[in-house]
Amino acid sequence: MEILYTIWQWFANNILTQPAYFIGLIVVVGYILLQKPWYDVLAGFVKAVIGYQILLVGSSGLVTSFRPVLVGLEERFNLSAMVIDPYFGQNAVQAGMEDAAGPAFIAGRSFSSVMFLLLFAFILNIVLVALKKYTKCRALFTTGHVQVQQAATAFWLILFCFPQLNDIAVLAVMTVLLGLYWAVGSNLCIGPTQDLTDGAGLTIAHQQMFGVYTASKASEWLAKHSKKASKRIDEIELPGFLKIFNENLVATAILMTAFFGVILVILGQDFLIAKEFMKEGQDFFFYILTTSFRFAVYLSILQLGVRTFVTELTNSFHGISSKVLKGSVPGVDCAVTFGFGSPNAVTIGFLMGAAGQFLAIALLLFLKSPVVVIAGFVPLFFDNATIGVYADNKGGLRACLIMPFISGLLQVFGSALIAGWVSMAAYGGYLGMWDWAVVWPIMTVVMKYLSYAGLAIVVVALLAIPQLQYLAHKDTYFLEVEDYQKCKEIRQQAAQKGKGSA
Ligand code: ASC
Repeated sequence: MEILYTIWQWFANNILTQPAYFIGLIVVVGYILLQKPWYDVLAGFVKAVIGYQILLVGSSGLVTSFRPVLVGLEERFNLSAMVIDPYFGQNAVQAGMEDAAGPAFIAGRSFSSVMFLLLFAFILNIVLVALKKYTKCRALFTTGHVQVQQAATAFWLILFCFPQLNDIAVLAVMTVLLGLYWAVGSNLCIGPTQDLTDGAGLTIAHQQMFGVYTASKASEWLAKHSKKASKRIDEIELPGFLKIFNENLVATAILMTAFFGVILVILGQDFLIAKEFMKEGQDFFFYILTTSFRFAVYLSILQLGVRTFVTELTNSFHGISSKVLKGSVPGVDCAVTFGFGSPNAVTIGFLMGAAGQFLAIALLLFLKSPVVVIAGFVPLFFDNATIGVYADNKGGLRACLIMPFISGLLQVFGSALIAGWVSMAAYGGYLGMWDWAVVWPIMTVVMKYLSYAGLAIVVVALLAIPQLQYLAHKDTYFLEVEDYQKCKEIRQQAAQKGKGSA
């Protein structure tokens, strides 16, 4: 038993929670199943792991460069505020558990079984996919680092609803709720992701899966019901000097310089020097330029990473989806979508999300809300840029302006409400990503007021989602994964028939 535990611990620490190696392992297994020669397996592993590592250099570069800039606003204005960001959220949960005077349901508790949770949830995920004939689940969640963050917040929310649960019972409830959320959420995004990537055979497994699905559907609806179609961003030819914005690098650099330039000027040179962001004697203008341009630098790195590993993953996964888990797709980090669709949708999504968040924060301040929120970089960028990419793909520029803006509002209001209610706000952070600002708060309300009946309702509702998706498109539901081009043809024929008879 002991030895099994040690092996599992080793596997979880080095592979399951390290997406680069998890994806690498999937590539190895996939290629072996396809009976590729050993050197192709090795090359595939190397490309997948390095590609993912490049992606991580890009995404963590963005996070480490721009998170302090936003968080700086809190200190600069002496606000006592809660930062919405997965890492601040995780710290807040830890602080709550360690605070003897904290809320009774969380103070003194510890959550040491996260590795077991990941194991059980992974098994549940595989079972749900293996039984897809009945469950209609087709996606495998591979992003362990966000699972760990989500587990911390879910621990708090579940204990808030069921304070009487002992450690084993909490683990059981978490396994079911989180396991279902991961399987159902990533399954939900398969359709929009296949449409975005023209059948790359993957989906997203992250923290805004319900957000992406809702935004995609709303964008589709908007496109269908508006008199004038809105072009996709990369189809828009800008006139005159604006042409330069057609180029992603230029657009990102200029827009981010304007955005972060304003924030850095507001923070002020003295503050930046005191906080050691800037060196004494450094030129302020060039500091702003270098910092802001870095956004475009990291974004380019991130996109290079995506290009490096996605083909390997797609090709090798055929082995798994044709031999072991038939008709399944891997769920990956949301940043992977930045390599598809209109590149400028990433930047526009981010900026519109920021507009929504800042407006919501201003309203909280104006209304003297007991909980004040500071925008965190991870939800601001990774949620809203992703939503922007999907919205643009379904509904063009108009949708890309509207959906991330609404998302920004929801992130702030949803997080303020839930974190205030469950007393997490006092510890300075909340996860803040779309699903955790909208979907989990709703689940928490249902479970808090209806107790175990509420838990049952949430479980049944989650299980029902893939069933409803299946019922809506019985003819193409599985084909969407197994043969996307054929699925497209069938849909086009159906659309034409629909037009013909209208
Ligand atoms: C998150 C998180 C990150 C980023 C990253 C995006 O939610 O914790 O580090 O998003 O996964 O690529």
